[in-house]
Amino acid sequence: DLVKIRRALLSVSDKTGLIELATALDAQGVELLSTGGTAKAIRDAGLAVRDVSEITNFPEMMDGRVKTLHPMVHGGLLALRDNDDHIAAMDAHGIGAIDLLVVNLYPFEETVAKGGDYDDCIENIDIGGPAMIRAAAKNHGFVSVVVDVQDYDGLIDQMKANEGATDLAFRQELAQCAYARTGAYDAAVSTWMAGAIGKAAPRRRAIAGEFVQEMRYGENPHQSASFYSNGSERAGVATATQHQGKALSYNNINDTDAAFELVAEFDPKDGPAVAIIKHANPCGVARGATLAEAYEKAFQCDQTSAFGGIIALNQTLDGATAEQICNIFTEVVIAPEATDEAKAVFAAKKNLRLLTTGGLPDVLAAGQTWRQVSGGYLIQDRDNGFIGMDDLKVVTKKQPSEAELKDMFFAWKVAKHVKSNAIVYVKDGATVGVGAGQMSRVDSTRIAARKAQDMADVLGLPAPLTQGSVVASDAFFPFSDGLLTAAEAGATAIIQPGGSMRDDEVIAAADEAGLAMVFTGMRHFRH
Ligand code: 93A
Repeated sequence: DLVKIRRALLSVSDKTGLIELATALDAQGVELLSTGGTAKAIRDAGLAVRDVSEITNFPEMMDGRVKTLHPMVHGGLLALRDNDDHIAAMDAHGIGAIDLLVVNLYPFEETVAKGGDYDDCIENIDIGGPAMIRAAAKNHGFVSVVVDVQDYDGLIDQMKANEGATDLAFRQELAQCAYARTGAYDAAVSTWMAGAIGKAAPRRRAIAGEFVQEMRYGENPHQSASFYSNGSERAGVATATQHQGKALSYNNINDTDAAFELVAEFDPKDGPAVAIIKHANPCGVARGATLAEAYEKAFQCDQTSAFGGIIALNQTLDGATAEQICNIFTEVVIAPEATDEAKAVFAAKKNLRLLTTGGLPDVLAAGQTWRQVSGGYLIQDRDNGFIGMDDLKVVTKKQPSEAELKDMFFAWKVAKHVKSNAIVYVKDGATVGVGAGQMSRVDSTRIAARKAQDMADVLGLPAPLTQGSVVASDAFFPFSDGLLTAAEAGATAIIQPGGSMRDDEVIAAADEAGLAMVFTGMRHFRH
C-alpha cells in the first residue's frame, strides 16, 4: 500500500513553512505544481515549479475564483491508478496523476474574527481548495492530502522512511483530517452567515470544533472524553495559559468555566471579587477592599465545601492572596493575570493549577449555549440578561435601604450562576448561604440557611450570618413558605423576578414579616 509521490500540487494561503516543504519535496525528486501566489513564492526561492494554469491551459480568472476547478486538476486527483478505464481516460486527455495535495484555505475564519465586512467574508470563501481537498481525500488509496502546516514535517518524515512514498494508514489519517477541515470550514461559513443575515434559528446548523486535547477521562473514569475549542477568542478556560500543575480534567474544565464566568459578573473597576466553585456551583463569592479580603470573605461562606474547590478572581492574583489560597487544598485558580510573586508562592504547590487568561469575558456579549439531548441538540442564546436600577420594582411597604440594594444586586448576579432552584443569601458583599439544585425552592431556602448555621457553629458565631442578610431567588416564589423560611433565617430584603399566580400572597407575607422585596421581571434559571 505504499504510493510513491511523483507529482504534488501546492496551493496555500498561509505560506508558513512552504519553502521548507517545497525544498524537501524537490530534494525527493517530486515535480511541483502550484497556483499563482504559491508558485511565485516557490519560484522566488529558486525552485522549479509549474503553474497550474499551464496544465489547465486556462488562465486563473475572475479574481482567482477559478484557478484549479478543471478536469486536468480534478482528474489527476481522482483517477484510480489501478483502474484501466481511468488510466485510459488520463491517457486520452493527457491528464497527469497528482499524488500529493497540499492546501490551506482562504482565511475565512480569520476574516470573520477580524470583523471583515460582508463582501470581504464572501470573497474569503474558498471553493477550489475544498473541492481539491475532498477529491484528494476521497482518493486516499493513492493520494496524500495535507491541510495543516503542522503536518508538513510528518509528511517529509514519512516520505524519507519509505523512499519517497506514503503508506495507506498515513494517507487515511490525512484524509480523515482533511474532511474535518472542510467540514469545519463550511460550518464556520454557515454559522457566520446565520448571524450576518440575522437568522436566529436557521433550518440547518453545522457545528465544528478544533481538537485541543484528549482528557484522561470524562465526568467519571469509565467515560472517555476530549476537549475542543470553537475558535472563539473569549477569555476563559478554553483560551487560558496554564502555568503549572498536571493537565485539567473534564470536571476541572467545567468547574473552572463556571467559576470564571461567575466572577466576570463583577467589574474589576468596582473592586476585587472572588468566586469559589464546587461541582459547578459557588460555595462562596465575595467582594473585598483587597483581593485577599475578598477571598477570605468568600471562604467564610462555606469553608467545608471550599476544600478542593476552584477559585476565580476578577483581577491580577497577588502574592498575599496566593499565600492565603495555599492554606487549603485547591484544584485550580483562574485569573486575568498573576504577579511573579504569586507565581513563586504557587510554585511550591505542585498539584495546584494556575491559569491566566489575559482578561475577563464580557458577560453581556451575545453568544450561544448548546446542550445535547438524545437525538439532538438544544441551542439557546447565552444568558446575558442584565437588570439595572430602573428595572427594579419595589412591591412591599418597606423600601430596601441603599446597603440592601447593593447586596441584592450582588446576590442576583450570583444566583444567575447557581443551579436552579437557586437561593443566595448575601451580607456585606459576600454570600453567606447558597442553596442550589433542589427540586423545591423552599428546600433550597432551608438548605442555604442551614449551611449558614453550620458555618456559624464552625466559626463560633453567636448567630448565623444570614441574620440581617438579603436573599435572591433565581425564579419567583410560588408560595410564601420559601419567603417565610428566609425571614426566619434573618433575611431583611428579597430580590426575585415576581410573576407567580400567588404574588399577592407572597407580597402580603413579606409585608407581614416586615421585609422589603423587589421584583426584577427577569428570571435566571440554570439547569
Ligand atoms: O477562489 S478559489 O476558490 N478558486 C479556485 O479555483 C482555487 N484553487 C485554489 N480559490 C482557490 N484556491 C485557493 O487559493 C487555495 O485553497 C489557497 O488557499 C489559495 C492559494 O492561492 P495562491 O497560490 O494564489 O496564493
